[in-house]
Amino acid sequence: MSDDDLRSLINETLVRRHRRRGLSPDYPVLRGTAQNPDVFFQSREASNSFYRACPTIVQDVMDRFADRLGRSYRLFDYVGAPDADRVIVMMGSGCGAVEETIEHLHRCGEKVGLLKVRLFRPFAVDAFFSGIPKTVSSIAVLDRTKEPGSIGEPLYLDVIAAFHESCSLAQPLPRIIGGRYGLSSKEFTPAMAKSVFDELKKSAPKNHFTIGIQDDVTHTSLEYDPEFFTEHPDTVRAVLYGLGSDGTVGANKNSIKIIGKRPNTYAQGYFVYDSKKAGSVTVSHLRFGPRPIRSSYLISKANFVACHQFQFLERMNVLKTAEDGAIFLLNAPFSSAEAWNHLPKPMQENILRKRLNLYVIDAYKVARETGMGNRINTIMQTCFFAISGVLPREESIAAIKDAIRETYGKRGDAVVEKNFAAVDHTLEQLHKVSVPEQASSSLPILPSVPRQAPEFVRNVLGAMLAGQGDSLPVSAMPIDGTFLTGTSKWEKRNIAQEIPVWDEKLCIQCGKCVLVCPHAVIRAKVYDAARLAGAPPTFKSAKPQWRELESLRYTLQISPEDCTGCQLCVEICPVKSKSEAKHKAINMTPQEPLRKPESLNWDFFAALPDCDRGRLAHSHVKDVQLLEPLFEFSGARAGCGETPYIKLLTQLFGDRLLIANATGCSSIYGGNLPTTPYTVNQHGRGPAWSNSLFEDNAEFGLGMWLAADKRADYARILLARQASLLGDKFVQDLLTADQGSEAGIAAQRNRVLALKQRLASLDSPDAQNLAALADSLVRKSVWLVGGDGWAYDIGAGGLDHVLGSGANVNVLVLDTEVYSNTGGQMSKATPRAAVAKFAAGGKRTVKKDLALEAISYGSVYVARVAMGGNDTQTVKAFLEAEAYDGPSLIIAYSHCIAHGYDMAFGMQQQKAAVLSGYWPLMRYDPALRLQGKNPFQLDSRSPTMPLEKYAYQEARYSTLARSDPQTARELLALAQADVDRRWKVYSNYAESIETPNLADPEPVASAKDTSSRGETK
Ligand SMILES: Cc1ncc(C[n+]2csc(CCOP(=O)(O)OP(=O)(O)O)c2C)c(N)n1
Ligand code: SF4
Ligand code: SF4
Repeated sequence: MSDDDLRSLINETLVRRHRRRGLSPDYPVLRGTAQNPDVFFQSREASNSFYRACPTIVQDVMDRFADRLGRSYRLFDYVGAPDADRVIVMMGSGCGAVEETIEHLHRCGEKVGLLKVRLFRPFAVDAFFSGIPKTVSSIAVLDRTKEPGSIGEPLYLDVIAAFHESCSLAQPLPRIIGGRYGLSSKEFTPAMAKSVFDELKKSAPKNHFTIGIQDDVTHTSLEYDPEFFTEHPDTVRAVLYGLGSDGTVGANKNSIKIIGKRPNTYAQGYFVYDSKKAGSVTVSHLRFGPRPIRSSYLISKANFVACHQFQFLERMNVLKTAEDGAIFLLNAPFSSAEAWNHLPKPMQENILRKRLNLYVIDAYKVARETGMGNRINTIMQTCFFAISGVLPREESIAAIKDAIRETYGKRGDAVVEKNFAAVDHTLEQLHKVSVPEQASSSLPILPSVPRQAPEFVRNVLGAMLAGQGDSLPVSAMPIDGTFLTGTSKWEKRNIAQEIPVWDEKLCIQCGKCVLVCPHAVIRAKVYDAARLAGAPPTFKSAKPQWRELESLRYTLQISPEDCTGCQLCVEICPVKSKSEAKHKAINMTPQEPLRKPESLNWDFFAALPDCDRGRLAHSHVKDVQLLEPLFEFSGARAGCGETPYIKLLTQLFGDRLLIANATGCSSIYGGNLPTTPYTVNQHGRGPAWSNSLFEDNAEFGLGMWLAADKRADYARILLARQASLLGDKFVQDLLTADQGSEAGIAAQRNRVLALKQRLASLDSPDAQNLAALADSLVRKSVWLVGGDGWAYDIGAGGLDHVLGSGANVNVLVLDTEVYSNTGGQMSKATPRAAVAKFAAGGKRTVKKDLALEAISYGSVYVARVAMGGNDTQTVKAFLEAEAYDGPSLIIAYSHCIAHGYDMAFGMQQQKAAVLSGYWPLMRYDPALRLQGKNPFQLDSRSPTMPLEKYAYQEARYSTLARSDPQTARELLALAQADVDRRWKVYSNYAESIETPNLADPEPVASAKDTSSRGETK
């Protein structure tokens, strides 16, 4: 459709009138009056005529659209038998599946139809009736929504009302039932549509039904036959399995473009992902054919299946959808002659039973040999075209090369040639396997989680991991959305091609690698040497480099199947071999041969006890490596810059941590099913976590803190009331305990344990209430966590409110300087001169200084940290923020894939950000002011690097320098001026005796001022 087509549908006079009604001081009016009971009602009714006129106007535009473009729509479009006895009424994409079902049922002689709703509201009753055949005796209204507590869903209620209002009493009403389908994009297939039509045949069909799930609790669901199939045999149906980051989806979208461009060829693609950022499985469902494709659902019978990652075969049945005689393309790290012997037995049997045509390529080898590194997408795409027969082979190869030229042309001839070589080499290396007559393998398909996992993990999360979540019944779901933590350890994603290997002789045990690992994959422990008895043969240990722990042993261990291969740990390691070039104290090494021995080592290591927390100096990075992380193996992107901070948070305070998490990357890697990374220590304690909206997380966290605080207050009241029964001194100790240190908290836990024992023998209501609340007497640590999009933009008002409230909450802003979770949109944290979505020509305005905003209160602890810039300062800031009895804000520089460079160097870039003065490290501690000291401490030195040197390491800056050098230069000069100015302001604060705002001399007192807490309207 062209712009002219669109313009022809728009009445310019009306547009001009609309503009004329806009607010202007040249013809001033007033809108948005506060109306009282006398006239509000009448005002609401005054606009009725517009709603009445709307359907006719919409139909008129639809008619003009049809005249011009030949595609005709009505407010309600009916398809099916003119004399149908059964009709489905629904709207949206599910109509495709119903239409296909109707065509099939017609061929079987059934009289069924579908009324597609094009304009839901205003609901045009006359148009609705003109669409419905008079012959209809029963109607099913399908809604893709659930409104708990209502009599029925919205479309169903409107249809009922339409019949009720329009049919005379003499005329019998058809039977009308309503049902729900497809919530959250759940599959809706012809098999389900057929089941609904079948239900309509019954004398007493089920009303308020569900279709597509098994509701074994309230029994709303209809049964359906999953084998029911309506697709045309000449459609190419391809299902392709890839890894989130391997380019499979991008290549498939490109294939659709290539094929869809041909005359009389139709193409369709559905892409199924989980929302992990790294290691997620993607399944592409592609259809191609000579007639329009209406199949608005995933492929259940494929004539082409491709698996781009060999490791999937271990746990997944990728041939589930393959139909007899289908083509199966496999990327295997073996020759075509060897590959067969490495397949699991059930897969070999499947291939033989279904007489599949098996093709094998070692795509990673081709990629390496042609200089493509790990990029296999073009190679696998070439294979698809070469063997699927969807286009003539020569034509498709030429089209791929055209696409390569178009995509990579800007990057120079060398890149294009490399890709061309990959295509040509692929054709030489792709082989059909002559399959033996019998299965020879003894390899099983492994369960998705180990058998020793808890029952819920095996039966529910395991099914989800195996891609069978759709078949879980309603009874398998927690009724209130509460899930176990500590489940990510059961999911071994096994995605790293290379993993780090420790050289215990070189290592100085600094703990930096442990600190930066985004996935808590690399860990350190010190333990009694006697524990080494029974260690696996390749388990390594060394003498600890702590004077007070010298009698013990030290091990740095990696979990090979959880590592993402990001290399952050290797890049941060400060130790280089003097004798061996490039050899460090940890080094990336191919994973496959290490997988089994290192897994054994990991299991042995995991069973070793953790060091007594009380023996460790929590402010030393070296000691922090020995604190158990309670956030592990998240689905964050390889090399993520946010997760090291969250992991640190759990190492320091995890066993008493409450997290309110804003929606963003941290809510996805933090709380995304099937498995979640927050976990528990040996006592079963660990972070309690809940996700809130993107816009209100600060308020949500404040509520969490208020609840925890109130519980503790009430427990103290109950304690005081029962002091004589429980012992005055004991109660006094509980009430006045100093919980400012790890030892103090441990002592309070012991007192609480003793309290529970004493309460067990008392059965008064006060005693029972106190027993239920006793744990709240141990200090909790409430953290509000989220990204810059939340803290600087959408949740900024709420955050300001919470910081100004004086509440003892801690805020951690993971500042990636864009909305990372949704693909990198600009926020107010985006720096000047950087390119982001919505700032394609470089951001023109300066980054907001959230630290200075918060400092203006004088009573908020504020820190800017960058782990790669100064890890000790980061740890110190976390400890001080938590210890401060009032609101705290930590703004943490978080490198991100959106910045456009290899994440392995994320920590180095953080350092450059600090050295250039772009990210000055500082802490503002109101507690110091009470001691008469300057609360503002500048923790980094004067800049030693020009901004340009830091910025142009990152594509977000350098792309602009390429595409628009003049603007880039101008913006960079302004950005450098921003840095200089900020440095001056910060230096002034750091040097002045008093800070500019002394409005609140008693920051701690405000945190205790409960009377003001009520004023939260
Ligand atoms: C009100 C609202 N608008 C938009 C979204 C969609 N959304 C989810 S996360 C997100 C971006 C989060 O960005 P940020 O806070 O910077 O966190 P990051 O992903 O960078 O960690 C957006 C726009 C939403 N959930 N709610
Ligand atoms: S490579 Fe990455 S995920 Fe693996 S141990 Fe190192 S830092 Fe952790
Ligand atoms: S960073 Fe290097 S030296 Fe430090 S603990 Fe890790 S391996 Fe050892």
